Amino acid sequence: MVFVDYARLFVKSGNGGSGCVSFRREKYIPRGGPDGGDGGKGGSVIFRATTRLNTLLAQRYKKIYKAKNGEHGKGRNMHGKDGADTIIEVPAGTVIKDAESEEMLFDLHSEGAECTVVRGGRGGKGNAHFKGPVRQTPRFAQDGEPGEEANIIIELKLIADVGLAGLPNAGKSTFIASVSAAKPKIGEYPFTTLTPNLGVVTLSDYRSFTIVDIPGIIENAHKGAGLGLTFLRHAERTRLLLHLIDISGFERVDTINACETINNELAKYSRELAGKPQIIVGTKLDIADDATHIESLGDYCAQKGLPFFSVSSVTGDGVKELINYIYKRLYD
Ligand SMILES: Nc1nc2c(ncn2[C@@H]2O[C@H](COP(=O)(O)OP(=O)(O)OP(=O)(O)O)[C@@H](O)[C@H]2O)c(=O)[nH]1
Ligand SMILES: [Mg+2]
Repeated sequence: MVFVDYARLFVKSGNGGSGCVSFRREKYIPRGGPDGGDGGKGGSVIFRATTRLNTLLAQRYKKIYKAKNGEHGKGRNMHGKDGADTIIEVPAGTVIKDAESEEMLFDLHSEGAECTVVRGGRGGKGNAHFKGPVRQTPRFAQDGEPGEEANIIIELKLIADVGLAGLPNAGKSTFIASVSAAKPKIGEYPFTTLTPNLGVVTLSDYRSFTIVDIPGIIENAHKGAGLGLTFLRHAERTRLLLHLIDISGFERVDTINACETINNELAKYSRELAGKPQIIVGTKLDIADDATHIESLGDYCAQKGLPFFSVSSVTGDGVKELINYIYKRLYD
């Protein structure tokens, strides 16, 4: 599956049809009155959220969406047909922004949520409407209202309870694979993960929460280094961040430096994200022969008031305790 989480679109609603100017003409009815019908309403462009989709791939290819115009009114009081709406299905979690101001217009958070981004124009009234006691033969009708148009940005922000953050190779994907049914690619090279993955963690008694694995972040990601920071949009709606740090000593990761690098980058992305509750998780406990890495990171966390766990996704050491703690933090 190709994962797309951003698109710029042009949308236009239908014009309203114009009202009609017409007079009744029939044999034996010498002066039939005005009988011009109303124009139909223009169609609207509507976005609808569905959980069946999880990518904005369709919008990579189709970027212009127009709804149909309303038909003009006709004689004999016949109204024009309304223009059909254009309905676009997008994954739940999609937000719609104004392309210029980047202001958020709509948030399609859950299944079935809908929004009308541009509304169809009203149909004009036919001349039959304008007949009055003095004005018996109105020779005019109303024009239809024009449709609206807009340039918009649509962004998918996955919805999960917990987000994973960390340097490349920290063991994020291995962790999500060990606690959920997700099967992300795992590799001993950086940037194995190129797109976010969702996993559902089920505790013993059907309690569960969702977790999102995000591509690794490196120093200066905010300037575009590595994969940049754009994937962090999928951590924006989480309630808790798991910040994974390799404590094995194998890769010569300076654990405190790693922790600060990631937190600096998170802060560069958004203050809100950096301010989310965080749990620091030391990974690869099974191959951590030198305890100094764990100790120094543990001390650092204690100093900062951050909860600290160490786990091995390979042997499962410490994983259960961490999962129970996360659940408690989310729901107690
Ligand atoms: N021994 C051991 N190796 C681990 C553990 N967790 C991850 N690894 C190894 O570390 C390497 C990186 O793991 P990934 O899960 O791909 O790391 P990631 O954080 O998802 O990396 P990116 O997707 O590149 O950001 C792989 O070779 C894993 O097999 C662990 O608990 N123990
Ligand atoms: Mg990964």
